[in-house]
Amino acid sequence: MENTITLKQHLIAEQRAGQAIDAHLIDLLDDVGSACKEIHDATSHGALYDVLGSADVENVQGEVQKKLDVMSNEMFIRRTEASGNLAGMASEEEDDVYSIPSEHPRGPYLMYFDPLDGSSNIDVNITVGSIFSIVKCPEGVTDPKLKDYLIPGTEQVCAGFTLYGPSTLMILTTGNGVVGFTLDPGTGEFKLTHENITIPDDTSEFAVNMSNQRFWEAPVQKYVQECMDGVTGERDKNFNMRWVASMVGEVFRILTRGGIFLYPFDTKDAAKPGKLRLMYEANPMSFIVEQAGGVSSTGRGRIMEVTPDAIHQRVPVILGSKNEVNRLISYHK
Ligand code: AHM
Ligand code: MG
Repeated sequence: MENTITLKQHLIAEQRAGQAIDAHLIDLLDDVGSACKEIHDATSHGALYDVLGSADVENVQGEVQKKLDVMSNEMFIRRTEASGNLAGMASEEEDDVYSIPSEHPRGPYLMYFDPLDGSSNIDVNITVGSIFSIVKCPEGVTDPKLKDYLIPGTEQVCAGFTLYGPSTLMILTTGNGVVGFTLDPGTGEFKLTHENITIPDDTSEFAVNMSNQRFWEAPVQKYVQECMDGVTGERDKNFNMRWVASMVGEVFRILTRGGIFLYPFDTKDAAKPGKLRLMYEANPMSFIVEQAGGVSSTGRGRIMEVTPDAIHQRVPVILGSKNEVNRLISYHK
């Protein structure tokens, strides 16, 4: 029978094969899978569960939360806080880092997550997703404070995202390549369907929010203009453009057929050097993209090497097919 290896079975097999995956990480990812199944249930029922629309509250970043942002955040926390695998967590939807309540045991990991990425797409029924990143809690720390969370992306032991699209799919790396699991609606289990995911080195597809063009720096202006010029310009080939407005959707497309995704530095708002957040969006996606053979950069350096100074810190993001990302990096030099 095909497609019978579940997420947990896959992780156990990897552990037995000598990978640095311990029982806590396996159990934690099983809990994350359960949270994602709950979010899948809520998103797929949509209006039937009365989960669409705004929650009429703002998060710390000044964004109005959707009902599903709030619910997905609760689902992530409730499913993962009690099992003794986490020392703490940080979420896009929580102002501060989240301390594990004292009635629960604490474990060796910290998790950063965006419970529902692309949530402006919920009400128009376009793919959204959950993103997560896991690191070891610093040695000797049992009650982590903000400073203990400010760990660069190079220290990630695991990163993943789950897409709630036509099918629900979890993409995962534990530092040994990238795999994907499709949620089987019949059995309710994530089953291994995508092995050894790799990004083609070349592409002729780019993804960027063109409405921000006037705020970009010169290197990005030049790169995108050359793509637009197609066969009549410098690149001598035609490009295609996509913009889903859900990073999870863009990254999965790039993992499937290549491409370059940009949310570059812009001058739209001086307080925000780019839109995407380092700890729970850019770092986990960078780990996955690099593990799939792609490149992920701010334009001036590797995203995973950025030293974090805040949980909700923003960072410019350029990621995808190696040769295109490297070309744009060279324009920054
Ligand atoms: P969110 O976490 O509030 O959903 O914001 C992140 C999303 C990304 O998924 C996507 O790449 C970007 O915001 C879209 O931004 P824009 O509104 O410029 O299209
Ligand atoms: Mg997000």
